[in-house]
Amino acid sequence: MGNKSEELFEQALKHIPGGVNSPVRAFRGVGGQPFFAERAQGAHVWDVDGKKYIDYVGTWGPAILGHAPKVIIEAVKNAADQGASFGIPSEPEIRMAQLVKECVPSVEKVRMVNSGTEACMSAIRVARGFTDRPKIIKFDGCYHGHADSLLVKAGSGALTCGNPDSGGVPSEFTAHTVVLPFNDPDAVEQAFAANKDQVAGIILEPVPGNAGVYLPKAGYLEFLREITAANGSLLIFDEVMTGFRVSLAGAQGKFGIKPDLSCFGKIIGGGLPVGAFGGRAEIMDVLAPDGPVYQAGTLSGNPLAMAAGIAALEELRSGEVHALLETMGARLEEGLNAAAEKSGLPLVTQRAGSMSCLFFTDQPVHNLADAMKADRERFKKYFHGMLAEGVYLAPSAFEAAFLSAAHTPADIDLTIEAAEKVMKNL
Ligand code: KE4
Repeated sequence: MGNKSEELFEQALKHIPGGVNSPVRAFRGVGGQPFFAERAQGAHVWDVDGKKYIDYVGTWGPAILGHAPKVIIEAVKNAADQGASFGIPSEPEIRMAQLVKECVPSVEKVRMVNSGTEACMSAIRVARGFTDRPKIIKFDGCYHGHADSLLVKAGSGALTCGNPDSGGVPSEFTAHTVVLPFNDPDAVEQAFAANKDQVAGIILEPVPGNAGVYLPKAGYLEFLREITAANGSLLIFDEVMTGFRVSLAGAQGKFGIKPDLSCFGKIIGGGLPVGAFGGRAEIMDVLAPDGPVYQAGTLSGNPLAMAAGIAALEELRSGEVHALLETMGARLEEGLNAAAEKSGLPLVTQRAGSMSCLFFTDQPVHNLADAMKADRERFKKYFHGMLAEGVYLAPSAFEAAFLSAAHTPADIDLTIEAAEKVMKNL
């Protein structure tokens, strides 16, 4: 790591727990110390020591158009001239809601919040309030933010840092959370039988991206749609990562499933703090001020965040971004597989459009247990080797890589060349 990053990290450790404002950034999953970002533009980030990286983290998903696209920066600057925050209804909030509804037809009403965590936490409260039932089913390795009742066998940073069942959460707070393996219909059927008329809903990442990436087996999402409807439970798609990413209508659009509620974040903020949850109007109408389920937020619908999100969604709606991302994603995947082949390395790559991951294993990965069998020591070496070559990947084997519309074929080719060089020494 460069000298300035080392100095800054030393300072940060004095003032911020672990020196970071979110655990996964601390490089604990790969060893070493994080670099400090100086600036980001397009497909690249520069560290404080002037080193340039091709960025596949994309601030963990929001930067689908690349970093600091002109349309977003201009929109935020113009909005800032009108004021940073009102805490009063404003027209951009209507526009944002309309855009979400136009892109995701299952959403009839939507409420803005400030993070994916808030979106998932609130959606679960709405599901419990609407059904008057206590139990929620989630899947191990899926991450839905850090609300107490969801920090059970959670993925992402919780898994990376070895605390998928977090400290500080009394067992009573997770007593109504049923955790099952993903892609296992029998386990879901048994859970419904064991919790008759108790299950408010199932929440899942329709394409889990917080334990690496794994895909729903054929018919699995349809099965979840049917069994929740048959039991009077709600199907909640956590599309914080997949929303507006794997298609304009997220995973529900890609797989043709209509959930009852959906959670969003990341991309809809255009890089600013935004989350949202929405779905059938009759369900969303349980929310205060009309209904008995309380949920609130000082900065929800913040005008700067709305301006950034509106600019991002309007850009995504207007162009062929998703078709381009599919082409680029396939090119990168093919190149990485070829690189592994040349080095005789066991490699499984898994991808949904522009979100993907690689597992150093020769077995398919359908759930967390499979993901845990992959060679994490080899991933650590790969991560640092690629970093040295100027390619920044997520500093954890339990994350996804994200392509943006700003990545060029040259960036992909440079990445593949770097991978060929690094894989030779793994
Ligand atoms: P936030 O509260 O971090 O905005 O969103 C939580 C969340 C909810 N649902 C899904 C599917 C998510 O992926 C996330 C957050 N993703 C992680 C990265 N995989 C955020 C990065 C971090 O925690 O620093």
